[in-house]
Amino acid sequence: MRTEKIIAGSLQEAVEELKKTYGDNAVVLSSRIIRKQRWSFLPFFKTTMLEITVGIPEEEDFKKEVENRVKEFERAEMVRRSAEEAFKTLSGDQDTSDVGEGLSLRARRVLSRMVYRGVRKEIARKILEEACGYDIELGMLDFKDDIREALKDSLRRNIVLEGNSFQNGDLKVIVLIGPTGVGKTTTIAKLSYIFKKTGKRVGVITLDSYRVGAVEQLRSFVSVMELPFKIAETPKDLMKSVDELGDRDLILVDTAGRSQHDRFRLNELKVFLENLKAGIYLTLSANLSEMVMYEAIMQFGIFPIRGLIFSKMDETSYPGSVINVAYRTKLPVLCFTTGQTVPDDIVMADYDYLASLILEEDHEFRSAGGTS
Ligand SMILES: Nc1nc2c(ncn2[C@@H]2O[C@H](COP(=O)(O)OP(=O)(O)O)[C@@H](O)[C@H]2O)c(=O)[nH]1
Ligand SMILES: [Mg+2]
Repeated sequence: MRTEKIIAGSLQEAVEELKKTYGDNAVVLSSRIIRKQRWSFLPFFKTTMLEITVGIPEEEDFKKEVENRVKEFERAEMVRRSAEEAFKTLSGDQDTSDVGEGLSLRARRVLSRMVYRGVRKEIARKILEEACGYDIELGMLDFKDDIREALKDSLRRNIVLEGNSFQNGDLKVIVLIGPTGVGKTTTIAKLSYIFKKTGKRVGVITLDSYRVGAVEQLRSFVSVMELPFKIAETPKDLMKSVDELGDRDLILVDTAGRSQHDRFRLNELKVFLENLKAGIYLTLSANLSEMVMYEAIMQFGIFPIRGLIFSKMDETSYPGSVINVAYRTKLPVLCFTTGQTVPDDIVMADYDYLASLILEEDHEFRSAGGTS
């Protein structure tokens, strides 16, 4: 691009001149006010004028610009295509002809759907076999009755969900642990709302006092619900806070996120929880890969994990990994969270929801009362 200066009486005059001389391509780069002699017959009369610097694109510039655009587009297209290829290769692994043998057409269809959603083939086969009975006429395994009901029955036998049966009994304290950012604090807020609604006297304690804003995030919600809220900075504090909340039926404890790779911080949390009689729930985000979930379960295994919470169900199209993990570990699942809205976006874990993850066409896994 080359630049040129033009002098004009006004901006409008300058733009007109610009168009006349250079067409539509020139651009105004800068302007400044100057004093200049305007008429030669009045040599001492100076007037205010505008000096405008314009940029005139050269043919070469234009060519380069077009070339760059094309390159950019090609690169984007290449990235898209390699993702598509990888996606196809991975879904090639989802071919179910090898595990669909002996199943009726509709059972096979559900099997494919499960596998497509990320359920491991052998787990999908096992769940389906138990949802089916041998149909003499077909000579194949087929659903005993209604597909959804049959599936729920089988899921009930293979996966433990305690959303509806949750009874804290003599366990007064529930602690949420898990990696950073999975949604522990948000889930504590949602759970405290649900338990309060079911008539429990709830209290909330947070151990996450050093991250900026972490305390306020929870405190503001808890105070709206008029629930007692305490911050514990030491293990002694925690014991004291639990004591002070002695009149509560249920105390929910929020912890700071810990990377499962940070042994030091994990052990620090262990010291906090060592002498506390509590149900410890590991929160995992549904959008983590299954490998990472198992890794987290291993590393957080230094705690006696009582159950699991799966968050961010709305952020995955492949909820099968959640089913695999629950199936393999046999840990009871307390709840699923389905969005950022507090307190609505949560579902206490039940078999109807789990069946929906497999059967429903779209990925609207939101709770019935969800607003977002
Ligand atoms: N999409 C989605 N976002 C969530 C969900 N639960 C929490 N979040 C968001 O995840 C982020 C981290 O949540 P937070 O509760 O602070 O996580 P923590 O570090 O484990 O306490 C926030 O932006 C939340 O709004 C969920 O179920 N779905
Ligand atoms: Mg938090």
